[in-house]
Amino acid sequence: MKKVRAIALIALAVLTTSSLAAAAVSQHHSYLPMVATLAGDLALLNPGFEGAFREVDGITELKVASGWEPWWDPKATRPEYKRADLVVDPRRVHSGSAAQQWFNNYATHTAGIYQRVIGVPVGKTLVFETWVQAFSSGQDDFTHSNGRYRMRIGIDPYGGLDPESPDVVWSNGGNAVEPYDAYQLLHVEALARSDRATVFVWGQAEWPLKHNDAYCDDTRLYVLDDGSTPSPSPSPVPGGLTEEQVRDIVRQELAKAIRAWLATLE
Ligand SMILES: [Ca+2]
Repeated sequence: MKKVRAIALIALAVLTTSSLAAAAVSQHHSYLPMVATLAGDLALLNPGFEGAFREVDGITELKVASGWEPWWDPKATRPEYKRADLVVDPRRVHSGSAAQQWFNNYATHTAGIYQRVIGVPVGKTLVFETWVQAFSSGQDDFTHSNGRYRMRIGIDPYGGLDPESPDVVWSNGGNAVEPYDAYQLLHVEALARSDRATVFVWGQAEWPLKHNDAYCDDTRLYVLDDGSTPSPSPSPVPGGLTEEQVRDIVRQELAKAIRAWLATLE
């Protein structure tokens, strides 16, 4: 029995350590997302914009998916942010049940979202990919854009939070695309310069038309592994949790069960 108890105590110590690490991650998650490194991949929090959206700073018009932060150019109008719902318009969701949307009416904007990660391997090539879509129109035909809306994605390999910083490396050499009425995949690579990095999604409405809407879904950040195929990022699971978050919950529950069983042996 002593041997069994010793094994149980070791298992509990291992589980508790990983649970504490998981708790440390969740405490910082609202402003400075932290990441787990899985087989060379960097796990963005909530890469698919699933789960509950929160009101940033208590502002109703700023509904942003957990793990992400909004940004906008204060010299132009602040757009509204909200959850693009599969049930409302399936064309605006790339996968799962939701995507992030920002928009305004009869106004222009330069705006988007960002997320900062830590634990980045300095000197390696980072890859950020995101599906983006725009709808820009003076009419209410939601299947056909006739305006002007541009999008791009970027990486700040120093982990800064300013999308206007010259440190940010943008997709297509900075040339934005116009992904009207259907999702398009954007890709950008940057050399990791520090132990943290920030990923940005950027959208710009050029004309103050009735509708200027931007959407993004299914982001991915990984380290290019010297030519080999990168392993997939953790996929979202129902309820908005990543596989890693589910594993943490299982670890905590196991630790709880072992503690309860040890108590019966006292
Ligand atoms: Ca989604």
